[in-house]
Amino acid sequence: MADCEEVQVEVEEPATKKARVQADIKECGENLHTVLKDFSEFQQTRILSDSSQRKTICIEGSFNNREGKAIVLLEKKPFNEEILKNTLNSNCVLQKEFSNDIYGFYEFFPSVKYSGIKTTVIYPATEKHIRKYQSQDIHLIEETPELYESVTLPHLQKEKFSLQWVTNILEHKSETDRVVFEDPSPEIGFILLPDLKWDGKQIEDLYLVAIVHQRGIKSLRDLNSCHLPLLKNIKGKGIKAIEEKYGIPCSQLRIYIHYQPSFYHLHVHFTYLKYDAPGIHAEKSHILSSVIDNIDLMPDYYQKATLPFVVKETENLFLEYERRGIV
Ligand code: M7G
Repeated sequence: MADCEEVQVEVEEPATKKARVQADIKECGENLHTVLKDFSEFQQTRILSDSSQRKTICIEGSFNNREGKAIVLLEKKPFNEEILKNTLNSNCVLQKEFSNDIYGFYEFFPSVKYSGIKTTVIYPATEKHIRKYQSQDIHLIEETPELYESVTLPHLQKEKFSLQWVTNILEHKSETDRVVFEDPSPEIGFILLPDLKWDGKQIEDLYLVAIVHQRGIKSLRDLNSCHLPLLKNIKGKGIKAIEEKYGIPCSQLRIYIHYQPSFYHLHVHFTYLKYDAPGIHAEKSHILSSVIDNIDLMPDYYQKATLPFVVKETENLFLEYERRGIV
């Protein structure tokens, strides 16, 4: 079967490879991702988190001849029909462990093409990235508008992740070939594209993100009636674009905003309803329809409401709340 062809993996002599990787690093200067072809230069320091349920592992380490820390996040992919069609056949290896009556236990090795592991590499990773990916105790904070003004806002003005990746998308400098839909309007426009967490290959874990063109809307807290046209536009056009491209109706989509987000530039998450995507629980997700409805009912709802959010115990924001005796 043509579909089942093995992917040819070129094998390079170790010495040649090392020289080539180091020459690449020298030539390409700072950006690791322009040269990274394998993990031969990666030195593992420790496991940050490990979830057998999600089938993910997050490793902290460094790259030879490069300053600073790196994070590698590995995630096994879900099955889908294409994989099944192309793996359950004679091109793959099936090793018997044991059998008992009608029950047989095997280890199955699909071909290279169908055994890929989704991999995210963050380099250079800041201490804030490391805390984000590290498993640790979490706490729920009931953030009143006063606490937002006096604790959260000053903290996030002092310490936040860079939004460079967002700017690159909005200015069509990165991920241009991944864009699913763009409305270029500076007031109500946005770019819809697959989230970093989705490889775009199977709808079972469909995850897209709509990033607004308008700058300066940090989070849910900032939203008021001026933003209703923007929110309604994202909902309507996002749903239409996903239905056209992936054939998923809006009744099978979960459309929501995180609070607190990791990145303080307004964006909306679109995930497949059957997929238990990370961050979909009540303590973090606000369904877009309810956000629109709340603002319709009360224009300054999100400036007046107490908004609960989850924070990790080692995050400086938690320490700030703890220092003030609030948690
Ligand atoms: P969030 O609610 O700010 O944070 O969502 P969290 O869900 O990580 O807690 C930001 C979303 O943007 C997340 O779903 C990320 O996976 C996604 N994302 C982050 N980065 C750095 C990128 C990127 O470079 N490209 C794309 N396409 N998505 C990203």
